[in-house]
Amino acid sequence: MGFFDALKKINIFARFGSELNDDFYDELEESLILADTGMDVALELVAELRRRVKEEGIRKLDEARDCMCRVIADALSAGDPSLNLSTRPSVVLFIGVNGVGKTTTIGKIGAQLRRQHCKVLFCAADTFRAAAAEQLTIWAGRAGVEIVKQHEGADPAAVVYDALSAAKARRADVVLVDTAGRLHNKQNLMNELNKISRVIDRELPDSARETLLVLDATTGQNGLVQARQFKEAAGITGIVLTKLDGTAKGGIAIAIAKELGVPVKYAGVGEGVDDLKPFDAMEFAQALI
Ligand SMILES: Nc1nc2c(ncn2[C@@H]2O[C@H](COP(=O)(O)OP(=O)(O)OP(=O)(O)O)[C@@H](O)[C@H]2O)c(=O)[nH]1
Ligand SMILES: [Mg+2]
Repeated sequence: MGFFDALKKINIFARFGSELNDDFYDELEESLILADTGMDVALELVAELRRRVKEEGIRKLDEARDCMCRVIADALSAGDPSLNLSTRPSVVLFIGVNGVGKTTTIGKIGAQLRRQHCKVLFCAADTFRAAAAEQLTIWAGRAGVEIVKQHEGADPAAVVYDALSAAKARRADVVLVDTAGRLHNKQNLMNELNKISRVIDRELPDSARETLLVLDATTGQNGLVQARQFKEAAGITGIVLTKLDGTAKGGIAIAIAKELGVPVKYAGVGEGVDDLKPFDAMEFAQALI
């Protein structure tokens, strides 16, 4: 079983006869839109396929299929998909609206890094609900890593400050910072992320740093709206696309990479500790098509 087997596939290549005619391209366009790429991206992808088919003299449907995979993989390659963890400590900040899977993703990545013998520290900077720190504590236990937390309602930037001090003192390799997805209002949330950013700038000015926006793939085009808002407020370095199991159609990954120019770095396909993988653009394209 492949990692992206749960993805809803675009099966036009299986359905169509052998001819690469206008009907074929029209139907392909429609399938892409139905797979959540959005209209503009669907048009661009099909135009690029037509261009390459002509340039490469492609006649057969299976060759066109391979070509489409390459077109999609290229559209998804918006930069380095690996995590930059080159300094000790490095900091990875997880942001995104509530319920997208931030805390769960931190648990999964923490467990992976732990297995690679990294010294990992979780930082519970979602102080909005008491349950948030409790949930992260459970994941810390599961992953076998330490956690820095404070009481409910504490200043999230102060928790980050504590975690960074602890990371320096204990010579941790990576600090994974959980943040709130919901506050009293959106401006509050963006201000808070800003404040957290400034604390990291001040305490670890030369450290490797990632800001990962976590998006729920099942929310489709709505994910793009969130991505725009967070990008403006926090300067994203990568996307984690969760819930690619279930009803997600996946095309949203292409729209996000294209519009934001930010690589998808991880894909989540379930609630378990092993249900997360570094994102492989070609594997994803092949699963989709
Ligand atoms: N099916 C599936 N469920 C997931 C995935 N990632 C997270 N979940 C589930 O989504 C729900 C919300 O996940 P959380 O990690 O609590 O989300 P969050 O972003 O931390 O939410 P807030 O703390 O409320 O902002 C949980 O029930 C998770 O188990 C995934 O890749 N696939
Ligand atoms: Mg959470």
